[in-house]
Amino acid sequence: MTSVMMRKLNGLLRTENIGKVIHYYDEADSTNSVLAKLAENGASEGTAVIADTQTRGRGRLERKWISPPGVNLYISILLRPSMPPGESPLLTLLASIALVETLKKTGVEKPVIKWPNDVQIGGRKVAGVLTEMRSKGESVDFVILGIGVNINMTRAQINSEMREASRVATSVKENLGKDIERAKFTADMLAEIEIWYKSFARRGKPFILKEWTDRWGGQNRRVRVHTEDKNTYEGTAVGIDGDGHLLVKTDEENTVKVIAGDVTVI
Ligand code: BT5
Repeated sequence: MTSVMMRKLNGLLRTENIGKVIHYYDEADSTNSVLAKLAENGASEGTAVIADTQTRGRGRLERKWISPPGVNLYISILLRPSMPPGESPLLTLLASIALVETLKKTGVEKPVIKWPNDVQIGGRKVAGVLTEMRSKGESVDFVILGIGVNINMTRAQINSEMREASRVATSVKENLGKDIERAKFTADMLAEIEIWYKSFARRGKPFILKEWTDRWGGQNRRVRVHTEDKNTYEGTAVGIDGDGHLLVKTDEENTVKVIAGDVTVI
């Protein structure tokens, strides 16, 4: 996103709250880290940080998010929901739903969610969500929704930038065969986030869980679970529980709750 695009984005934005204040950087270490500092200093809900490139873009579990300049979207959005800290994973689900809807609106035919935080096209990752939460006593102080979307990266660029991840990554451009206006995509995505955030406040957790499941690509699929302590096991993905944890039925017919880790459909 360049400063010209930021002006375009300001013109396109129709949200009440989400993205009403946007801090733009040509380069940041990580938009999540920049926004965390603003949040600690009292920034209001809906404040966002966008960078054209990140030098230390982060995934989950200390992984790296590849963030070349000029092509993609790297954005963090500040939320201050009144909810218990344990429910904050629901906001990752909400962001994934909003991403699927934005991709559909952009013309992508079958974007699906991969538990817990990826959005894929044709089995390849086009976007990832990194939700970070700070609590204050029994309640949430703030949540940062960090979203990275590969918008205009070409296949050649994906191959050269991503090495081993390149086989499982894609971009909107690779899928649609044309350049996508980043400002428009961002405006549409912020609008979707606002819509789903309001629906969540009004209709609650069961609504989000159902809408997420409808867009999830793993229901009843055979999966391999890679746990955080580097074990693996297989089973059938049956759904998510009320806290957003994945439920996998193993071959011994036990239902296991996956709290962190990675799950691949096999
Ligand atoms: C994620 O982590 O998918 C969360 C990514 C969140 C990135 C945004 S960008 C704005 C904000 N600021 C930040 O610093 N972060 C957020 P995870 O599920 O752990 O996936 C990380 C893995 O995806 C890596 O280990 C690679 O295998 C792969 N990967 C890295 N960069 C990628 C990219 N650009 N596109 C697709 N896959 C990528």
